[in-house]
Amino acid sequence: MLTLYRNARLCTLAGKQGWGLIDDGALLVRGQTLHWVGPTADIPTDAPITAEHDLHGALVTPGLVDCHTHLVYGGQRADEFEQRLQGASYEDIARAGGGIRATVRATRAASAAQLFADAHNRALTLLRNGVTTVEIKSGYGLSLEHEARCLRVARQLGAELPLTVRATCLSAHTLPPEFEGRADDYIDAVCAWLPQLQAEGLMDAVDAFCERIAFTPAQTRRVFDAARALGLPVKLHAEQLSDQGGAELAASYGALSCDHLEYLSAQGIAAMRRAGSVAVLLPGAFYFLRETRLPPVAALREAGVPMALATDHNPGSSPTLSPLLMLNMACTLFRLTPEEALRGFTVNGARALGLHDRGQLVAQQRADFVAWPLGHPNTLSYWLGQHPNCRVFIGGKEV
Ligand code: DI6
Ligand code: FE
Repeated sequence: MLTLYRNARLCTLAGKQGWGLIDDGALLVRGQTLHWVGPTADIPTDAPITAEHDLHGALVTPGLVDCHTHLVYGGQRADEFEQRLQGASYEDIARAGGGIRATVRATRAASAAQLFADAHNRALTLLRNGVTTVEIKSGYGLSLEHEARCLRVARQLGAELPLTVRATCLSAHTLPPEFEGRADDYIDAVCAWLPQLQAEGLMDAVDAFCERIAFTPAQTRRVFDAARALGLPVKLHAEQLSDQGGAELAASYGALSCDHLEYLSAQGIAAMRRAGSVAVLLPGAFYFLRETRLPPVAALREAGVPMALATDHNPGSSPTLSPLLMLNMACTLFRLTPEEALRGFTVNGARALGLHDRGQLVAQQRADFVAWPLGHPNTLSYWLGQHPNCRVFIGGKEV
């Protein structure tokens, strides 16, 4: 039982570099998997094809993987955006009780149904923009009850929507007000929640925010020890606003990824390379916070550290749901090539989630792909924030 998709311009991203273009290409899908990918002229003649679809010359790429989002939250923070435009810094606002804490208040006050409805809309928007796998972090609940509620919303989205959802526990995002002055006690609490969240099957990975306005390397280490005891992989919000040595710390735990990385040092890069950690670059947050310090892209490239890209969707530092805008910003702001940007939002995004079954159009990978009304894959990072009008296929089915 094979389904043939023909008349496509394939951008397979096969191998380690190059677009992997096949001008007159076809895909054979068996169940949820790509069975064969190649030029139309080479379609195996003995294949038992039971259905056939014409893609009318569309450009077909692997489905997009948004490997870093904070999709579940209440409220929004447009007022803080205005304050920052008038000169207040992101850190000033956080220290005054705004920032992440403002969203924690709004998230705790929202009903579970409202949290789900809002996150569902956001996930659907990502899907319509070509995303077939999304990671969703907690981190706006900051109590066992509210963190569990947000992670359950992520699990429910995965159950109700066709896209793959990976849930990450980011309880160590910032200090909640009830623990003011007692950061170590809060970290004790987080370490005690993890086994309970794990018992309910609510997490695929554990993340933390290692920063002056969040948690120290020593506190991050304790969260990672608790994750490791449960066999969970770790990731880290590292070196976003200052160099805390977070990337080296995360790499010493074999982190799947280190994310943001504007202040990443040469030692951090070397440690990530040795550990095989992915560098997740987040141009939306860089842009929205009007950062000037660039992540060390040339050095990461030189070291061969895989670079991924994501929306970092959240209400404080990256209120965007446009993966294509992120591709553009990665090129204009961070100087990635259009090909590096697309690899960042596909195969390297998948690696940042520990997923090796997607991100390239090659046989045996998942049949997650997107048909774009475009001629060449470099146009994906060219049109600036335009709605892509794409057709999305997940597990071999159009959604
Ligand atoms: N860094 C970020 O950019 C987001 N979280 C983090 O640790 C921002 C979260 C927020 O401002 O609400
Ligand atoms: Fe983030």
